[in-house]
Amino acid sequence: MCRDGYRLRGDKKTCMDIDECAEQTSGCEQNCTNSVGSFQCSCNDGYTLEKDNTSCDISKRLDVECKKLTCEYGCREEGAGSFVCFCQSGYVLSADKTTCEGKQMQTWMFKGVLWDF
Ligand SMILES: [Ca+2]
Repeated sequence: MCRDGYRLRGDKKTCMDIDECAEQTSGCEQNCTNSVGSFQCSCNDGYTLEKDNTSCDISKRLDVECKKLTCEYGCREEGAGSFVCFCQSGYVLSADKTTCEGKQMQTWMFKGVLWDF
């Protein structure tokens, strides 16, 4: 038997390091560095590693990036490192990408019933 972080080689006698990063068992949210007998998670610039040592906290980054955007309603991350404004439900983002406007209602007549989309 091998210690945690190691597994038995094909020869059934010696132990080898498990590459948790390559096998994607590390649970790291962003970056993973394999080490002998263990591994270490790390986060992209602007994020901080949380207490669980796997998750990355975006709140600091979100604060900074969202202040730049001056969204009317809210701001969130979309994809890695890009930030966008969003609107409360029933509203859509205007062409300026920061303010919100009422959703255009499209009304359809279908089988004698009015449908709002
Ligand atoms: Ca390892």
